Amino acid sequence: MDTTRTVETKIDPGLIAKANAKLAGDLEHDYAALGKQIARAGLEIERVTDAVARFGVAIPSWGVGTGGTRFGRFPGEGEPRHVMDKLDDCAVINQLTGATPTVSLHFPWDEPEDAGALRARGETLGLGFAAVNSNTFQDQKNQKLSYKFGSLSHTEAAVREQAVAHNLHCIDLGKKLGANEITVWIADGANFPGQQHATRAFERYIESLGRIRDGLPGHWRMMIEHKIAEPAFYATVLQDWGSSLMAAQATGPQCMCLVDLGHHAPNVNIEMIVARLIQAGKLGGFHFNDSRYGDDDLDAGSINPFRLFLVFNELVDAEWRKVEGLKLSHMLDQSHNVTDPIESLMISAVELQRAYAQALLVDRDKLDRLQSGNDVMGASQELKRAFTRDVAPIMAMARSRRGAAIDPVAVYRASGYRAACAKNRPAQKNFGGGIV
Ligand code: LRH
Ligand code: MN
Repeated sequence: MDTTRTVETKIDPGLIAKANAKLAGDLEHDYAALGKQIARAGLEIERVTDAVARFGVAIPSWGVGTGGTRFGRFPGEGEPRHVMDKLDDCAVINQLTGATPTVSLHFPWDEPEDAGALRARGETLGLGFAAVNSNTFQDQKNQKLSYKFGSLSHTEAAVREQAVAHNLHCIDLGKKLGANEITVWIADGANFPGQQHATRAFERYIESLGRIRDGLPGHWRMMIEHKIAEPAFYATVLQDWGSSLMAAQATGPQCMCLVDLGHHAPNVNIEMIVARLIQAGKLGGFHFNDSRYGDDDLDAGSINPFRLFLVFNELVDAEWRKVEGLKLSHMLDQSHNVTDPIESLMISAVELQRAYAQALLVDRDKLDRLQSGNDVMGASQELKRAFTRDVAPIMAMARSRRGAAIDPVAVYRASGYRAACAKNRPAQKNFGGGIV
């Protein structure tokens, strides 16, 4: 992306500057106080603030429209009508948080008439394109063969061929957009014992992945996303991290495992899965969200912030152990059914910054000593101390230094952006691209 060009701003920069000026004094005070606290623990606040300022997470294009469930969807005001509206909304989130410089598109929901024009619009708004997502879990109008009984693992070669071709098409679009990753989640599975041969279905899936891999440019990565259930409720072809690791290892170095936090049974120790995939050299990235029961797609850090912290604790620990080749793609994957999606996505990006900052405040040498000495309470308290540290001044300082808003939601509400969208975007019957 050409960083010299001036970026078109959706929110008046003056409004951000004025709001920040009001908060700057308190922020300086709180930041200095936190800096002293952290220094007493032998850590440097500036090192953490710089790392948080460099942290970026991709916004799911399907997340800026109001989501819903099978029981209904209650559209909000000024819904994005198409991918260009979605980019505008993503630009607002990035301008106010400074933490979301890329957008993850989903095809065909975001199928562009002109990929070049879409890329140029992204650049104008200061946005790049993260992993593209294929969709072989819905049948599109005038699609020849149905995915009712699966896609990449379907018993019929022609259906697998159609699904592979769709993924190659997504890679093509991604190349035109300057992306270098594709995320492949499939809904393939069974609702009845006996309906599907577990091993043969998995073999067909891996064979299809190989065909997609063969279409990847050399520097691209393919992320495969496991999920325990839904829409299949007896068996899912890529059901868990073990299946994902087997498939990624069978498919080769360009195939990596993506962890969607909501794709596990309740109470599964996800941070342990993260540690294993890092050890296997196969952790490629995340779909961050939160959940309590199933794939609830709730806002990251809204239900179980300690679990989010423990995931980031594994990532920072790997950095500290200088694990080679760890290159992670962070993305949000949420459904905003009752909030303004822009507010939810801004706050979720900030919650990721919070978990990262807290994980950076763990004294790893000390923790290592406590763990080696089996000082159970000492070790667990060292983690708790970092998790309970109020790092809000660090995230606010990181935002203000990037010219973003110290209080993104307050500036967003003061901007009247949503009301303007309500006026400029006449409400639509069918919503252009989302889960429901
Ligand atoms: C599947 C999933 C996948 C996306 C979809 C929108 O549950 O997490 O990542 O393709 O949501
Ligand atoms: Mn996901």
